[in-house]
Amino acid sequence: MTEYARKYISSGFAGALVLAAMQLAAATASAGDYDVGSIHITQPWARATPKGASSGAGYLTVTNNGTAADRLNCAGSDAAAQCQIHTMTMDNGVMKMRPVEGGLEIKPGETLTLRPGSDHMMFVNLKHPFEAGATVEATLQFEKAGTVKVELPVVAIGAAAPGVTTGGGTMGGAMMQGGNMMQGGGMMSTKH
Ligand SMILES: [Cu+2]
Repeated sequence: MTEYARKYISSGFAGALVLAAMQLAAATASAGDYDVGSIHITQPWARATPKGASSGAGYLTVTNNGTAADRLNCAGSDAAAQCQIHTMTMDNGVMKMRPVEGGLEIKPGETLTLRPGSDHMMFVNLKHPFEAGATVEATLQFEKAGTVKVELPVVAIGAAAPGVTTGGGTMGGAMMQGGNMMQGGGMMSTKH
């Protein structure tokens, strides 16, 4: 350490700066972060489900810090019979969701945000409704990085989702409640 640096750090001002930086770092590594292999997961959340809904949706942001592509699947959940990763595609001008075959690819260095109206986790055949304030557990399975259990805090229907600026997307609400969705090549109807 140089004489200059030693003097600088010994001053009260620098000490306060260092403390502030440490607090900032602690705040950034929030409870909703997960790491498995080269995969980093932030801000998992699920949307509350209306009464009688048989399916629910979950979201998160996933970053691949590795040098090879990986694939995200959902292995299971404590809240549903099945957990899948869905993607949205246009079919004759209509947005439809379908399970991603073989998992959602995350290229090296890429960050994907699963969010309403886009890729999402789909909880099929719910064991109970998702209630705001509760937490849903899911086991994510990465082809290369392995499995990691994540907790998704449930956010109220219509509430601004954490980190999502487009509050209007209601993939987990209106669209699914509207009727049927394509699933594995066949139609699956959602109960009302
Ligand atoms: Cu879906």
